[in-house]
Amino acid sequence: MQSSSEVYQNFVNGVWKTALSSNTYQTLNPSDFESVVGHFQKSDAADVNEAVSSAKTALSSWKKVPPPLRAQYIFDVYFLLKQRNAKFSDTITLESGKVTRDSSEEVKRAIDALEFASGDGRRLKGETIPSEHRKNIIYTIRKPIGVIGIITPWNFPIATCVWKIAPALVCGNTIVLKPATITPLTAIRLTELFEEVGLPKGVLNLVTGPGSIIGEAIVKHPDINGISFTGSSDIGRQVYTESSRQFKKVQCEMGGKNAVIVRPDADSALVVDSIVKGAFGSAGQRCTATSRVIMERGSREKFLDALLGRIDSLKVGDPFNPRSDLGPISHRAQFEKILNYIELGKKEGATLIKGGRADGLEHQKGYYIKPTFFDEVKPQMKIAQDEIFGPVLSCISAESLEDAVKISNDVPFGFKASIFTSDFFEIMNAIEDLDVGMIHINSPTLGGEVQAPFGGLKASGAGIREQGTAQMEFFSEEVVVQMNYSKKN
Ligand code: UN1
Repeated sequence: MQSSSEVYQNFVNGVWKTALSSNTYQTLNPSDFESVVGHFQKSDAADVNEAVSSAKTALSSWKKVPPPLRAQYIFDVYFLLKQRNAKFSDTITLESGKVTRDSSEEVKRAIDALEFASGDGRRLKGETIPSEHRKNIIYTIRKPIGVIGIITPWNFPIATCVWKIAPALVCGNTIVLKPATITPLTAIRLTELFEEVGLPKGVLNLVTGPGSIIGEAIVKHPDINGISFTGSSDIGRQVYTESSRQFKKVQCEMGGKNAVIVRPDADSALVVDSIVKGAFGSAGQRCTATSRVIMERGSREKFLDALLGRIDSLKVGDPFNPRSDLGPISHRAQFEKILNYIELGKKEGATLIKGGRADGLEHQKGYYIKPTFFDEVKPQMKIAQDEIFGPVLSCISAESLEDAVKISNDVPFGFKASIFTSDFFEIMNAIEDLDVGMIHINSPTLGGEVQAPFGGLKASGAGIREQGTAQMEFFSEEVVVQMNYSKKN
C-alpha cells in the first residue's frame, strides 16, 4: 500500500487549521506498517483552549435553536452517511485494521445512532408534577450542560463519535472532540459531514493529538462542563476522578472481561457460532468481546471439538480481503501487549491450544495475531482477570450454574455476560445473579442496539449510560420550574 503525505488539520470555529505549535504526527496502516495513513496535527493545551473558547462562544446561540431544528442537522448527516457507508468503512479499515465486514457494520451502527438521536429533537420532553400548594404547578425543562469534551477510542472510530456527538448536539451542547490518537481520520471525515450540512461554526470542534496532553487538557479545562469518555478503565479512572473533582457531569464507558456461560443442554451450533463471533470479531478488540467461556467438565466434548474446529477455519489476513475474518491488531503497543499476555498465560500454567503471532508471508508487515485459545484456565489467573483486548479466549471449568455465575462475576469488570441454555429456571436465576450491565440469553456478548441503554458496572462503566433514552438524560440537565398563579404564598 502507498504511503500518504496528506496533512490533515484541526477544525476550530468552523475553520480547518494547523496546531498553534505547527507540530504533526503520522499514523501507520496496521496491515502494512511501512505505509503512512496520514499526517495529523499534534495539538497541545493551547489548541484545546482555542477550541473550548470557540465552543463556549457558539453555545449562546446554539442553545437557543429549537431542538427539532438542531436535530435537523443530525438528520442531514444521517442521509450523507447512508450514501457514503462504503467510503467510511474503507477509512475505518485503513486506519484501524478492522475487516471491511466489521467496519461496515460499525458504520451501520453510526447510521442507526443518527436516526435515533434525530427523532429526539421532537421528544426533548420534561414532565409536569402536582404541587401540594393550591394554584401551583411544577414542571421540568431540559437545558444543555454547556461545552462537552468528547474523547473516543481507536476500536470504534465512527460509532462512538456519533453516539456521543448526535445526542449532545440535539440537547443544545457544543463540543470539543478528541478522537483516538491512532484513528483520527474517520473522525475528520465525520466532522466534514457536519461542515457540509452547515452546522453553525464553533458548535463542533475537533483537535487531534496525544491523549496524555490534549485529553488531559480537555478534562481539566474549567470551561468544559461535561465529559463523555470511552476507553480503558485505567484512563477512565483518571477522567472520572478529575471531572468529579470539578463537578463536571461525566460518563465513562470502559473495559470488559465478558464471559459466556455454556450450560450442558445448550445448542452446540449456536454456542460455537456465538463464541467465535464474540471472541474473534474485530480481532477481539471490543469492550463487548467474549474473553472467557465457562462450562462444566462433562460438557467439554459436546462443545470444545466443534469450537476448536471453527477456530481453525478462521482466516487471518488483509482486512480489505472479504474472505478475511480477522484483520491485524490496530497498533504496535496493543500488539505487543496481547503477545505478552499470551506468554503470561503459558507461564501461569494455562494450556495454549492454538494461536499466537501469525507467521505467514502476508502477515510480515502487519500486526497479525491468530485466534488464540487457552484451556485449563483458572479463574484467578491474570489472563482470566485482565482485559486483554485481543483475539484471546480462555476456557474455564465450573461445577454448576452457581459456580459459573460466581466465576463470571469475580472480575473487576461488569460489562456483559451471556448464558446459553433453554432452561427457564437457569435463565431467570442467571439474570438475577449476574453482576453486569448487559445480559444476553442465547446470543453473543457483542454489541447493542442504539435504542437501548449501553454500558456496564464496576470498572466497565461510570455515570449515566450511553444511548437509549439515557443519552438525553446524560446530555441535558433537568431543571424544575415551580409556578404560583394564586397571587399569594
Ligand atoms: C460494540 O462492541 O458493539 O470500546 C461497541 C468499545 C465500545 C464500543 C463497543 N465502546 O469497544
